[in-house]
Amino acid sequence: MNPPLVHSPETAAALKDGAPVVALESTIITHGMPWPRNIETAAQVEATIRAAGAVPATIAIMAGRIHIGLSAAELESLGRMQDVAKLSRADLAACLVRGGNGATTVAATMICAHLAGIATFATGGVGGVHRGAENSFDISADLHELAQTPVNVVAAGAKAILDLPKTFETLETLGVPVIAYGQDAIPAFWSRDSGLRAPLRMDDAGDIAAAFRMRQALGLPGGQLVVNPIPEADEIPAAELAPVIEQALAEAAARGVAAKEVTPFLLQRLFELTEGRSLTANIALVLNNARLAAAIARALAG
Ligand code: PSU
Ligand code: MN
Repeated sequence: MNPPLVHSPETAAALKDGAPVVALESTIITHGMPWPRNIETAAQVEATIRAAGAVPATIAIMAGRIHIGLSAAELESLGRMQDVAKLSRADLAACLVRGGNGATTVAATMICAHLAGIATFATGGVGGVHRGAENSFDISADLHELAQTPVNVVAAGAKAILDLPKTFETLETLGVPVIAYGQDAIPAFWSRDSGLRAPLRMDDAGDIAAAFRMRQALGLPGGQLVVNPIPEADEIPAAELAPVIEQALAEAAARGVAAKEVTPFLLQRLFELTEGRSLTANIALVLNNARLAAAIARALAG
């Protein structure tokens, strides 16, 4: 039995030719950003990747098939879908056999990208260890995916709504290389500096590609997490965000928001509480990650 993969004409041609391809997730479209900014951003991210000399492959599950690359019409229909499933490693197969629709998280996108032969993926932030995880045990499956599926994931760090020290400790335990691009600190999504020092720093996409190849030569499973700071002009300083995050977290706790609902709930409240600034910053950092991912994909293809 083969996995039910469907390629767009553009991604089929690029993969056949060995051209650089960058995977993109769909949960950021369905659960990460409000309509219509979600699909505007998705189109802008794709255009940015093409301008940087690579081919974008947005990944989503539609009618029980894994789409590698979406048409404009498919992107729009995904962006308008209500109550679309947020799929990770645990529920991907069940959605496919039911013929359902679903958005892929970082973990599910990595699985599908690897099936399609794509080794580079750009997103906003990865999931991580939630605050209070010592009681809730809420740790994103994204972290274990990074430890087992060979894809370079370019993110702006993990969101400050998470417990960042525990998130990066967990990645170290799992043997996932965390590579800060162009600076010593791990970025914190909306801000450039989390106050945590990155275990690895690289300033060149070619070095990131070479490290990925060397891990494969060594027979080490898993990918690399490349953390790319948001451009200075777009950042929201951590001190400014801290009280807003505290408020959103307190509301989530008071309402008993749990499991898969936590991340989308917090993102939506931050958007409201910052009067949209969190979304503007989110869009800027995704575009910045798309550019770096295209450079890594080109280095891997070259
Ligand atoms: N970070 C973002 N926007 C998002 C997400 C993370 O900036 O939309 C999504 C990603 O798809 C990520 C998922 O894989 O949330 C993590 O969800 P959870 O914490 O439930 O594992
Ligand atoms: Mn979770």
